Amino acid sequence: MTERFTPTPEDKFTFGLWTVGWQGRDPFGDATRAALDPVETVHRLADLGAYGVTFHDDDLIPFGSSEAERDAHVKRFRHALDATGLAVPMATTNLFTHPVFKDGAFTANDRDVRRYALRKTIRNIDLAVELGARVYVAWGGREGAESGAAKDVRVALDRLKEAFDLLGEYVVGQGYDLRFAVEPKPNEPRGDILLPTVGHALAFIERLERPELVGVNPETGHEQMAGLNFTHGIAQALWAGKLFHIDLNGQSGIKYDQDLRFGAGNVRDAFWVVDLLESAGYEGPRHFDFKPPRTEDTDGVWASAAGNMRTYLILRERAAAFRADPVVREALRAARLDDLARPTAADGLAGLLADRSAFEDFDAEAAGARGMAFERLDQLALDHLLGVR
Ligand SMILES: [Mn+2]
Repeated sequence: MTERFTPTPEDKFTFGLWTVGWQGRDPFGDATRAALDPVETVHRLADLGAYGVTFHDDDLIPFGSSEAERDAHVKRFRHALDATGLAVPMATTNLFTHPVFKDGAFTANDRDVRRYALRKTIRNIDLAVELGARVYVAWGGREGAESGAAKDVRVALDRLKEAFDLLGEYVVGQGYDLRFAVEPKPNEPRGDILLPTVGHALAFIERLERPELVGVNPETGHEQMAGLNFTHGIAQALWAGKLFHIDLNGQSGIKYDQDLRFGAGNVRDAFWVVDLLESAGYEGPRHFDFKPPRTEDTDGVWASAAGNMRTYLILRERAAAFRADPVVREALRAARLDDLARPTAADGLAGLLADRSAFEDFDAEAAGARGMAFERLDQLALDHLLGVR
């Protein structure tokens, strides 16, 4: 029973250094835990069966480190990666902690802050590529405003586009095999953040010079903070060929960013997320961007980390059982999912216009009276999720 929910590197579970490394500092309280050494994190994650680890530049190399200190931090980290076989599939930049970023980074009103932010990012892109990363996440947590006149949003979007165009030019110029993933979030820490949802980000990407280099990194809690259906968001990202990375965690409805472990909060949505990722053949890492609550000591941190992976594996088994169940397959047909998969007018516009059964002879009353049988289907899903089928 236990063994089949034990993760292995083939499951491609990854964690940010900042996740298990969160010390529990929040707007109302101080740290409740000591700092974790990134080298220890690498070893502990490998022991738990993770595939990889990710980092912000400042997670690995404290802000303001000298060149020699930087080299020493990287060397220790690389040694731990070599010793454990842990991969670094993704990296990102901290453009939010230091006061210099209080008005944002790529869209700060101060031009010199914007130039600094780009250089800081480019420097970490070099390290990310050295360590084998193929995806570079961009979360613009401070790109936003609390008041109306303080930010000209159309102009700020020009600056954001300029930043991604420059970063794309850099990556192509260096010959790096690296793509960017924009991480949307509606608010927190800014009152309102630019590119607040997956949909906003997808539309933005199409305005860039190299849209093929840029996709999205949707996070469970971020979409749910906006009251949105996370599964629908990642489905549209998959449909657009833009799901370059994903941040899985838990969130209980529309409130502050909770970063609970995966499956906490809305477990029904977690079930559909796993069902979608697995059935869509998503091949990227299953990255957990969560925070072990500040109530936990170090043992609780690792229990929380392990819980993310265990829940994913349980849901993966439940979702596979749901899809394989002959009763579910019949219920899917009764709900006319096969009909949805048929093109509406394979006969073309001319065929549609000539088809009297489509309009003149169509019995709207009869069609309107047909039940869709969704409730039976959904209860079957719940039965599978709850483990009683
Ligand atoms: Mn979050």
